[in-house]
Amino acid sequence: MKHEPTRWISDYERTGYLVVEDCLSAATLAALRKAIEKITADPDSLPTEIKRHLDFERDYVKKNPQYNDLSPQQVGNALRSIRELPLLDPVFADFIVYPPVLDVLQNLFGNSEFSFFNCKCIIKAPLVSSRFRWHRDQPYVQYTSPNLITAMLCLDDMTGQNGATIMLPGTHRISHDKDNPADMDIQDKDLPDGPRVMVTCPAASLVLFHGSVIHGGGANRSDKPRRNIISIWAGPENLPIAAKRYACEGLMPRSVKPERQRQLYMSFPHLFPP
Ligand SMILES: O=C(O)CCC(=O)C(=O)O
Repeated sequence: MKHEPTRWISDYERTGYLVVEDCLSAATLAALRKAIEKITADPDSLPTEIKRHLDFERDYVKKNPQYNDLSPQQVGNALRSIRELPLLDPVFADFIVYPPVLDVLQNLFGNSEFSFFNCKCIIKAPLVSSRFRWHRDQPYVQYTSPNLITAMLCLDDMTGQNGATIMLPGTHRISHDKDNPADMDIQDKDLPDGPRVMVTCPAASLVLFHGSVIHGGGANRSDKPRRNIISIWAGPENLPIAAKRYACEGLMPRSVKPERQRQLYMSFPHLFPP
């Protein structure tokens, strides 16, 4: 990864998002793909304790037929997302402290005291995925402040054919209520004027965006999966207000506070030996 903090900050502040290529080593990319493929290979056969974290495309299409031209039967056993990754394989838990991702986050937050919210994999399954509604991430997160960054690690190239994410640059600056449920599904007619930018980038890229940026994306009609590992991070003193907590929520891997560092070392003793 090229270390370009000035470019990172200026792109992010201007547009609300940033693309950093070459963020993953080949070995980490291979390990993450392998762990995801263990789950996607035959999801119906997995034990209940794993299945409860899986969202099937067929269930989504049943409830939201407007986002897919196919029927629930036609999408088969394709997965749409895998939630709570840190619970499912140690490779995902360890990824919370992956230094290149933390370097970019620390620059964008301008501070070491940012914290982990949650981590999932979004899958656009080959040939059958739904398209993604226009939305902001913020209302899903339920924190005291809008200072949130979504960090999306691309396990595959993002292309026009496989449903690359589409951003509406600058929409983080439009005044809005941070917890407006209408921002979870914004209709085309309600989108602000302005360009729509399709984020095409190679596998191993990191795409980061502000919790207020409006984004969406097309379906995957290519013959290969398009998968992103998505973690959400909260800025300094930005605190949860919902009753529910996610796996590893609240860890602060770059904190300079001794108790936070102790929490981190004790959470990942194999990565931080005494
Ligand atoms: O994977 C993508 O293209 C974006 C996913 C997304 O918008 C989300 O998880 O909120």
